[in-house]
Amino acid sequence: MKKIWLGFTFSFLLVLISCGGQTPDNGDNGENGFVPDEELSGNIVYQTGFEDAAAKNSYALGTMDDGDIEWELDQVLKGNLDGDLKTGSYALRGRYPGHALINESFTGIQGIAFDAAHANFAGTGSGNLVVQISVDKETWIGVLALSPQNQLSRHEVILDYNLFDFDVDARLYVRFLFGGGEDANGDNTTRINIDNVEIHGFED
Ligand SMILES: [Ca+2]
Repeated sequence: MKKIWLGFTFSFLLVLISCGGQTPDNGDNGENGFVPDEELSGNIVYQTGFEDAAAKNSYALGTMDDGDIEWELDQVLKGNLDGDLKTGSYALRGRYPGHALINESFTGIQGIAFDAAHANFAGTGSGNLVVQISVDKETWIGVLALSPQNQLSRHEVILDYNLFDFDVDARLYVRFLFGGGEDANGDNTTRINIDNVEIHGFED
């Protein structure tokens, strides 16, 4: 009898938790019933199509300024060749084992959206792309993984703060990790384009 009662009580608590609002009050890892929104908000706190960003012409580790925002690019350059799949004139082009880090933290990130594609260069693979977040740029959490296709397509992820050890007010860094592989000669074989990156905040 006690077990049944406990079961009822637990079920009731779950219902209470799942009835939490769509937007966080103060966000404590689900303790307040955080439920991720179903769609990205209209509150875009940062966006870039890389059209006005500074040049970054080599794969070597370096930085690229995009207005007030600095990107750290390793095995990633700002590409504008015909083989770069993009809108406008520029997109990032990355290869394994690289990363593109937005070297600025944002508080209250609701979600991230971007275009990605397997760049159109002969003899290259699509590899895979992982979107990661971090509070300290040391410990990274993957929130989306994909294998880019041969055309530019839109991807988005809405963060579920129930899964994290920090709340919705945490300042977070975002980076894209370029996975893939090497050929028999140890050469990088993957090329991925990224364009039209958006970071969305919660609605005010
Ligand atoms: Ca672009």
